[in-house]
Amino acid sequence: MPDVAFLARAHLFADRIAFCTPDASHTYQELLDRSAEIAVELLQDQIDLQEARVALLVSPGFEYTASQWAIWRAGGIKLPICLSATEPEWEYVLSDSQVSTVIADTANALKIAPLCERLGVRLMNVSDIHVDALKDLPDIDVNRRAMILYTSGTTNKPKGVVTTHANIQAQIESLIQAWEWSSEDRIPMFLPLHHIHGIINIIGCALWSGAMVEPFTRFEMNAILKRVRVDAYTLFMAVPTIYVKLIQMLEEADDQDRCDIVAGFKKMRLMVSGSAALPASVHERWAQLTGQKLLERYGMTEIGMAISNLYRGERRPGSVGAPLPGVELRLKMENGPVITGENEPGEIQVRGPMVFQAYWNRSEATAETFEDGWFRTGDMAVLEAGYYRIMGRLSVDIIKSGGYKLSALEIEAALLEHPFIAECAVVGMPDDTWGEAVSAAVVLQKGPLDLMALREWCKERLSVYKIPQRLKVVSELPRNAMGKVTKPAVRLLF
Ligand code: MCA
Ligand code: AMP
Repeated sequence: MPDVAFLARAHLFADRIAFCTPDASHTYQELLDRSAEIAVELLQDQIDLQEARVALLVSPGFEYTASQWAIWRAGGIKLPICLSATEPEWEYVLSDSQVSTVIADTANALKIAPLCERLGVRLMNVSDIHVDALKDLPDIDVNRRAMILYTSGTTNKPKGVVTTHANIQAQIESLIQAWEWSSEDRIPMFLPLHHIHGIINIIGCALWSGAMVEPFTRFEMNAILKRVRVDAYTLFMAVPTIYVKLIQMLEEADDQDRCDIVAGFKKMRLMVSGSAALPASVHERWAQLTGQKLLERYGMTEIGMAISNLYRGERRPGSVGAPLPGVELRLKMENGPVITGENEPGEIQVRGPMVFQAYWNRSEATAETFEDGWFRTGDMAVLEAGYYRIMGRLSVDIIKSGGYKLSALEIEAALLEHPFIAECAVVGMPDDTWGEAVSAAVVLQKGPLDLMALREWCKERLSVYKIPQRLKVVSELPRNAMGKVTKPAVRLLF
């Protein structure tokens, strides 16, 4: 019996289809076989990778997951990286985590090859991996480290969130129980696979259950809706921006089209929204259009999912529900008492087997984020009639746009490299489609600079979702008596 439970689970469903695309389908047995082959290639003459970091730059689907399992089976730590990131962003995560190997598919191998060469990192093209003989793979203890995900926060560079196999297992099992996943489930997967929404909530839970995943390289609305029309899915999980885009599409569709698509959505057993606040108006409009009450839940890279509306029970618009199975949760302000009653806001703090181990190589940042063994999320909430409502974040420097968590400080640091920009302040402004829109106020030392030119310049340095959508050129930034930029006043500039 393998130590890491996902392998044992896969054996239970060996002949079932794990991944299906219009071109091919792959069983769980094929996933096991392919991951063993890639693991052998990864190991070369070693017997255990001993937690070496292996980056994954592969499009979502069978080869991505086989590579993920291979890294784990060989004893490595998986580091999935953003497919659309810029070279400086790749360089930062590869260097910070001291990656030993990058596994890429052909298209991405071409893009990252020069960087791997410069950093002296081994590059494996997954399409070229074919081994003649398998060999014994090491036993992996569940308390070994399994994954590093880079998350933006209150520092100007993203931090690596380290989770063990046991953490991942706890995150998955909690959701399987709460949302009643089964091997009969079928789900589309169109979110990026360097964040837990896609990795844990969709693929992790599906493969744990013996369910079937249909992967898409991105949110390809027409291709996905074609499948929705023929009742291909029982489950659907997305970020609020996607529901906003789907509502726009349904409102513009002709009657017959709308009817066919709505029928597909209506038949699903569950539709989930998360990663950012779902406006109550979007919840209500989706229910009017499709009859589906979206289930909103709350989570974070460091802890997996923590709070969820009920699968069988109330789904309250504007609230995120109650703690998930296994999650201990409290509201508390720093140095204040634990809040015991309703209607009094506090910071969400979480404890339990799903909570991450540490930020990679950042012991101080790790220590600061825990209070008496509880993880401090930095999100404020209030308990109202048994359900939690998220009120916002403690830090003004964190922005959520399209479901991505962004650091204003990281974007500011990049903008300051622009030769025309002397000072800048970045804030997230409310936006109907994206949740928040990255908005930059700048003081110029040379000019002129308009939004289009700035966006073009940013493309080399920042992922597309970090690039400012709004620009305000000002003669000076608002500052307090200490000379510190006041972000609430910056927001008023827009
Ligand atoms: C893309 N564009 C944007 C943004 N992203 N504009 C403003 N803000 C953005 N955030 C622009 C592009 O520049 C492009 O402009 C146009 O929109 C289309 O870009 P594209 O990438 O093709 O957009 P899309 O495919 O429609 O993507 C929208 C998306 C995507 C599907 C919502 O952003 C996405 O997959 N988000 C999910 C991220 C996620 O998984 N987060 C979970 C983190 P132009 O046309 O001018 O070129 S995990 C997490 O948060 C936790 C723990 C949790 O609770 O789940
Ligand atoms: P990430 O670091 O990408 O894992 O994002 C986690 C953050 O997303 C949380 O700390 C929250 O600020 C936010 N978030 C996730 N789900 C929700 C939700 N349902 N409502 C409001 N904010 C959310």
